[in-house]
Amino acid sequence: MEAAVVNQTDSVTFLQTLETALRKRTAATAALGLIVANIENFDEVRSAFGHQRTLPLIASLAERLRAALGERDAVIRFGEAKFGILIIGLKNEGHLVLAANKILRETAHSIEDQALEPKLRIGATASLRRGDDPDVMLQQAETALLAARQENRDFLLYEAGQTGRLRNALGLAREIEGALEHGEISMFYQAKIAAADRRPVGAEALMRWSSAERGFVPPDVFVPVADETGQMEALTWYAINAACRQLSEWPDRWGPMSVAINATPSIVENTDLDELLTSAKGLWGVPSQQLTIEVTENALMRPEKCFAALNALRASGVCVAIDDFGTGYSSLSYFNSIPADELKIDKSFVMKMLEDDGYARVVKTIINLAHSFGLRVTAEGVEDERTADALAALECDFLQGYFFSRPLPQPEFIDWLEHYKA
Ligand code: G
Ligand code: MN
Repeated sequence: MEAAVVNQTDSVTFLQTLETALRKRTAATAALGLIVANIENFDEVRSAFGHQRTLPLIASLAERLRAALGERDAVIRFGEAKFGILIIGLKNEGHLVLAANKILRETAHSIEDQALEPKLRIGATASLRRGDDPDVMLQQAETALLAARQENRDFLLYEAGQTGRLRNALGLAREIEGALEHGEISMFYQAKIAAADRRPVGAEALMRWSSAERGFVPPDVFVPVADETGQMEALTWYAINAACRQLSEWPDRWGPMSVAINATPSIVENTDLDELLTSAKGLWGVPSQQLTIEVTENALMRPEKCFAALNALRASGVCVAIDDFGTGYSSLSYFNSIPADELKIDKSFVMKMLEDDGYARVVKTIINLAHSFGLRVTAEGVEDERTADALAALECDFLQGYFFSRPLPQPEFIDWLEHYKA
């Protein structure tokens, strides 16, 4: 089947092509796969390369798609940033998974020497029987694409039930909007302790959502949804302001305390955190030195986007900590110029360090690595005294974990600070 590769068509034309393929199918081509591949960062690509240079870029991406597929398969660009791909003569669903993976593999690094790559995300569906409706197939592939985006996956195959789950996630997104207004979101504080003398030095601020409808919603459920739906900025703004305001209410019996706020990689990349912090600092009279921003290691995977932002924070005196260190996929090559002041060792290593020598060595190595680059180290997930002692012996700087305190609401945290004995 011949199909225009680069020419942009609309979804009606694409549906017609799909319909023709469905109608023309013979025994040999009875099963069809439909893949919708979307260039997720199309706006970024276009603003980086300009309109003129974007067109040839899309053309070369389409070439690569073609090359990754069989001769009978069709690639059609429809809409601005989307490709519809028909896999003719599908053997089974596994075949579709292989095709999607091949597409992702073959289109990665499609422009040489460029830091910015068009990033594809794929939804797919299979039609193994005659009589399938092209409209329904396209809708299924698009649903799978949306679900993939929600779950932050490169590729998902349509499954019955996905529509329902998706509606649930979209419902969640709507509820997040109301959650802030209704005061259902609050900050909890977990103490951070100096390992050497066991004195509190500050706390990590952790967001909690107690929903009237759903009960307690854990952050690892609502944060990814908020991130996808553009609501993270409002939540981060809330977190920064609440933390700055509540910090000033803590007792001063342990000296000046610092507060750490978590920021997702997309917040670091797409918002002016420096500006948000500057206005909050001014509003609540908090010195920069008492503020820390925690970002996960994954943010460092795109150094061109986040290094400048993190260094701007550090230049203003805010401390930057790399969270969950050891669980990401970043490379050690950036260590020389790492835009951070602190590493936080992920609790999965700390919690097992006493019973497993391998984990103990990982912890020790991270501490030494950090120190040799002038970074301080916090161990998270300290659940007992022996672990605290072992970490102090390894010269870990700060400790955090249930042994000292769980994350607590503001009044209880104040109470904890007043009664804690070092
Ligand atoms: O990704 P980050 O490290 O910011 O996540 C902190 C999370 O870890 C919080 O949700 C907090 O409740 C949890 N946590 C903190 N201390 C401990 C601990 O000692 N043990 C366990 N199991 N979880 C902890
Ligand atoms: Mn954290």
